[in-house]
Amino acid sequence: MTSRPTTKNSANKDASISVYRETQFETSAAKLSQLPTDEGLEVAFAGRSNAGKSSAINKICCQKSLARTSKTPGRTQLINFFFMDEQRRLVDLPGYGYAKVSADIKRRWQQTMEQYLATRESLQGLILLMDVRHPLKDVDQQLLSWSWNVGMPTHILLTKADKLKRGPAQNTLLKVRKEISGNDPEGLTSVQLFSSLKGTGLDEVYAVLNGWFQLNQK
Ligand SMILES: Nc1nc2c(ncn2[C@@H]2O[C@H](COP(=O)(O)OP(=O)(O)O)[C@@H](O)[C@H]2O)c(=O)[nH]1
Ligand SMILES: [Mg+2]
Repeated sequence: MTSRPTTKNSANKDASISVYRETQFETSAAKLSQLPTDEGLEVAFAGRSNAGKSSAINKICCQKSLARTSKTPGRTQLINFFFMDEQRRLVDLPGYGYAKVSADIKRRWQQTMEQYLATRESLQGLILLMDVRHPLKDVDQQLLSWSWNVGMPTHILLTKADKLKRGPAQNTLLKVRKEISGNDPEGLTSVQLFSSLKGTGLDEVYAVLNGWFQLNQK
């Protein structure tokens, strides 16, 4: 018997997803003076180099090479902006962590990123990516502390979930949830498993993004 196509993708949901499909590269910024005008709604992807930021953006936008992905960690040195529509942008932040560059350059990136985070009015929320096998490293904790201090909604993707079996992946999810819940009295932070490779957890990500982007939702 042939099965009917799933009705899970309601017309409404498809309408919001098409805005991701149509996302295009807009510009790269090496310094604050190069940022696009600070208006509309923006969501930034942050995380250590190699956490899977570019892969996640590609997957969410149903495109193969919108954001570059790399086997060499630490290559993305610029803040990359992706245009969804006149009001909405996705932002790929430079990966923090083990980039092979001088301490001086590192400091400069960090300053640019910190200033972006501290000043950007259009920033609605952060997607923080952490490899499910190495969650909550110091730099991740620092970013989370900052989020809690300034009241920035943050959604954590435990990436490369395909690298773990279901049980261990679920354990990590619960552990991370438990660890942040004590520090997050306002409930600004959420966590999920994600795999760009398998598409695991995509619906959950869209639900969060659609909320921040004020896209039609049921
Ligand atoms: N197995 C697996 N590998 C992934 C996944 N996401 C990313 N990768 C790999 O991890 C590496 C770094 O990914 P990338 O998106 O460039 O990370 P970024 O530095 O955070 O932008 C690449 O070799 C990707 O192919 C995933 O969900 N599963
Ligand atoms: Mg990248």
